[in-house]
Amino acid sequence: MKCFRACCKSIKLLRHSPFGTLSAFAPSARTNPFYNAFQPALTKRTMATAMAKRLEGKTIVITGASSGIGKSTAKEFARTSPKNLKLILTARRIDSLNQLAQEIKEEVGEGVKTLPVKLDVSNPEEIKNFVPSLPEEFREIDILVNNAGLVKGVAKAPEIEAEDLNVMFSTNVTGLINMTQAILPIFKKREDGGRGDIINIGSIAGREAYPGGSIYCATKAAVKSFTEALRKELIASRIRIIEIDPGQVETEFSVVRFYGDKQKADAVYAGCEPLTPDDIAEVIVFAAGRRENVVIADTLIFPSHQASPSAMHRKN
Ligand code: NDP
Ligand code: 8X3
Repeated sequence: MKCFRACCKSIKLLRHSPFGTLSAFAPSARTNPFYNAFQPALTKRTMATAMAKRLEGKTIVITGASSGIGKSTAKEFARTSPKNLKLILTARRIDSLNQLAQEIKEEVGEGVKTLPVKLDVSNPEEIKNFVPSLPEEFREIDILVNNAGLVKGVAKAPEIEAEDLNVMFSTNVTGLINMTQAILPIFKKREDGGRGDIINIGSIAGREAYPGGSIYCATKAAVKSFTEALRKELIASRIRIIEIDPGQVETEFSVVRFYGDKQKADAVYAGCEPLTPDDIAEVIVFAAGRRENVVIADTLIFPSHQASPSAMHRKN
């Protein structure tokens, strides 16, 4: 019994060690009879620490950080690497960004520096001024998460409003491309042809178009084409081009689609268990946290009831 307690104690100490690893710091652990039984949990801990270390000191820009996936991504980065990180939080709603910055500070403390910036990605002038107006300490950007995006309406051609068409393209496509062009010169100045990550949020809608979503689907298909071409253009560099394609995620997305009609938005998820924005944030941070030579080039993430935009199992 005494021996059992001693073994448990040594394992507990190791799991809470700041190194999170057994090999170099605890040679006695390998001879511990309980080591093998606990190894999976210990390995998991080691991976998390490696990811935190790789992200340490990075400066990250997130577009559309005021809500949904962007907001969750900011928090997930902060939680994963809380000691030394800079987060540039952008969107049109500056009050929500200030609130997010406060929440991050309360949760992880002063190790994560946040900079909320009001930025409308559909406005090319605002993007042009974005990098030059950043404080010096936030200019060495390492990761751009191109997340800002939206859908408007469910109209079919020829009933699609010109305004909806324009806002979807200028945000989801031109906005994403302009942000990429604004940040890439920073990456390209670095050795080995350049360094940094561009993480584009696409969608299942860019892989399989559906009626009533023609423009939104076309914008996400454009994101996919741009992303693939960019990866090929930058093949001689260390710049990683990553695409994350979620299926159904419950955020403000459907409220925006139905022009603020919450009842219609809720009906989209009736009988389903959609993904949460945190589910996608974890994948984004995982992709950014890989070893430099590893590119999570493409992902498709569904909730378990979904297999395509139309293949949904509803419980009622
Ligand atoms: P939300 O509506 O919750 O968030 C969208 C974000 O984009 C908000 O922060 C919004 O901020 C921002 N945004 C919209 N227009 C602009 C603009 N012109 N300039 C700057 N920011 C803008 O939706 P999600 O979190 O779901 O959406 C995030 C991304 O995920 C989008 O690209 C979306 O297409 C994609 N996606 C979503 C899925 C889903 O089912 N929810 C599935 C697949 C992909 P603000 O209004 O303050 O500007
Ligand atoms: C959002 C997914 O299927 O609602 O990108 O268009 S869908």
